[in-house]
Amino acid sequence: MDIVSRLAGVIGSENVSYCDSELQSYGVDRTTIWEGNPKAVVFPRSVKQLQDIILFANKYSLKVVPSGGRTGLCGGAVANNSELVVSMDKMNIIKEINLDDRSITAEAGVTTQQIQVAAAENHLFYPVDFASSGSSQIGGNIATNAGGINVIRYGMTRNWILGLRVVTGSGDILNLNKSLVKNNTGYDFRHLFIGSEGTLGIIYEATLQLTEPPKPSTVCVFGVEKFAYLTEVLKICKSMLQVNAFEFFCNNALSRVVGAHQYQRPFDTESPFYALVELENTEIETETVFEVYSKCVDEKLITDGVISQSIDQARALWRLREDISETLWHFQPYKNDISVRISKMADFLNDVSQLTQKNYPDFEIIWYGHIGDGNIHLNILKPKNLSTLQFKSFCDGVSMSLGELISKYEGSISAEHGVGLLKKESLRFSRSEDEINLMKSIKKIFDPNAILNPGKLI
Ligand code: 2HG
Ligand code: ZN
Repeated sequence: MDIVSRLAGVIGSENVSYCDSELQSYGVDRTTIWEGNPKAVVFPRSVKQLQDIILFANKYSLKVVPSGGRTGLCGGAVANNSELVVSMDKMNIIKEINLDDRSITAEAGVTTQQIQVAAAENHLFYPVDFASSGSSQIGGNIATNAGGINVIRYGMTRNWILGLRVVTGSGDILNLNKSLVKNNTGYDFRHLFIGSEGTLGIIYEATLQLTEPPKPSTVCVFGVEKFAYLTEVLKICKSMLQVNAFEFFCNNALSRVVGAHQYQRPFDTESPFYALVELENTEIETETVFEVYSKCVDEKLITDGVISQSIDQARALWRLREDISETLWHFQPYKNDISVRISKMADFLNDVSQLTQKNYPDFEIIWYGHIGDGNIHLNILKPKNLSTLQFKSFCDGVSMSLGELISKYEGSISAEHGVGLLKKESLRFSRSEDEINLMKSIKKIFDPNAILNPGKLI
């Protein structure tokens, strides 16, 4: 009997798929570099089945790729080497909303948006948000410590995890932190699993902290002439108002999004860069938004701007930023997701800009990201005359120089997307050899037979 039929005997053939189209789609995430080639895809429906799969994989030396919504951008969920994909699609129940604790407990396959909607229905708020919230799953969000557009105000996914239930690589079931707010009882394994990219265990359930919904907000888009002015505008906004988001994009990004979706430009004046700022309103602060605008104009930091006058207009302005990644998708961009401390941002951007001009003189470069968090997404578009592999290997080469620069600034080679397959070679620019060796030792404890997510992260 072949190994997959044997596995079907353990968890039921209705929970195993090896049809070609599913193998291909479950074998990849949103990277366009690798092709999926898993042995089979399994869909556990209970923790018992999940544990049986892991025990089976250990017994028969099967490699396992944990799989959520596959919206990742670093190849963290790619199965291109006859692995077994363990999809959490069928563990998708919201188990409890606890109004006293202001928490929600959900299985890993629940989408981010389902969490947000359930919270809102109970007059609460789950603040982690990004363009792929409709398809990304909460287990994957936690495994990659997802960031998004509200980090400046609310922090990353890590800040919202009260408890986790996991099956480790050796098949043990752990209930981590038991959803306690205070629990000083030694090493907090919950935080090891957050951002571990499925290399230590599979998260099957999580309890998330919810909070008060924010007050209504105003969204502004400002035209900015120079990188350095973006951080000046940020300082002014932060000094006068509650900033929920501070994003930026370049004119190429705007033109691509406007062209692809027939959106309106925010205003007629073209600028090299645009800042999108979301400010939380109170009655007094509505006037302050206009003061911020005037101050930035007076100091010649912005050339033009628009301040939303309705919820619809605020949403339309957000689309200009949120739709960039999906719009660029068709151009097979090489992605960089880099960060430094805000205080170093202006100098860093200057140096990165010089580096890209030198190395990519003929490539279209798209700059955008979460400038308020010190995080930029530098996307290089693939010229038509280069094959995917030629393009990737050229950009990988430039990534080494970029890595040196990031290392000099003590920044991160992956601010919010994770490491996966894509950024593994660059990890050494952000983490020391000692740290990487410690990560390897930790992996051996939780996954002694190295069955989980082979080749990812370390
Ligand atoms: C965003 O900020 C996402 O839009 C995706 O993190 C970034 O695709 C990217 O490079
Ligand atoms: Zn982002």
